[in-house]
Amino acid sequence: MKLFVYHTPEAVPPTGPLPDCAIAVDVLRATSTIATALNAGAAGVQAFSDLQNLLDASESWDPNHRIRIGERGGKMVEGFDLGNSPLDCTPDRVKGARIFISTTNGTRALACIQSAKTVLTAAFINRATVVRYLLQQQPETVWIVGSGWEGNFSLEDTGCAGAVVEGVLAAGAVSLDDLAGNDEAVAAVMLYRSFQNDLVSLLKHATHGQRLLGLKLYEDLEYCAQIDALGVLPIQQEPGILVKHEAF
Ligand code: 3SL
Repeated sequence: MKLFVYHTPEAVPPTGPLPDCAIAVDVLRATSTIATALNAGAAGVQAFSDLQNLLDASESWDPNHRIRIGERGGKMVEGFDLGNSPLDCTPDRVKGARIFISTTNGTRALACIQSAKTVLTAAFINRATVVRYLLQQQPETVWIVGSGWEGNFSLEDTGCAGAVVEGVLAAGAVSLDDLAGNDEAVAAVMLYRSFQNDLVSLLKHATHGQRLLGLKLYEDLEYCAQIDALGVLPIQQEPGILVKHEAF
């Protein structure tokens, strides 16, 4: 298995073969929200980069069984049911519902890898299930793609990519040099190691963490900084639609 880390969707190779497994990461907050919603019993999460496409696709769904999540710049989009806070995805709200979600960067990251054979999402809160999947399935090539912020590097996404690399290394079967497919994978694991005992502080250093703190969303940061808190693995069932992997 070779793990390749890409800091942003823009850094993903535009041509050439797709990996056996691609993993989208948006710790703050899309992939934390997706994991939380599926863990709380949502029937599925359909991701859109475009808000109008989301509204069109969700129109025919029974309003009692659909939740529209829309976020831009950290705030809820007017007319949507929820913003992108994972803390809003409680079982009483999301159980049995199809979630339609569009966020500034996270859903774009998912869109850029949706043609890979297997597509997963990772956040700190479900890192362990992603690692378990990789160890069990042993895909030959894996891309871990950070969402970044509008094309720029995000500390928290690369830190989480490093947490996944570290989790695979902890199984003890391979060395970092054998596992890393690019230099970014090595840098990511070093970043994770520097903050692993204080992930809240990693999120506070991140520019998007600071943006969310400015919106008084400290509890979201604290929640998203919990490592291995949820036993849920979001996996793409068909392009753009994620469900809970039954075996995890
Ligand atoms: O950029 C994104 O996709 C977001 O998840 C941003 S936010 O954390 O909801 O503000």
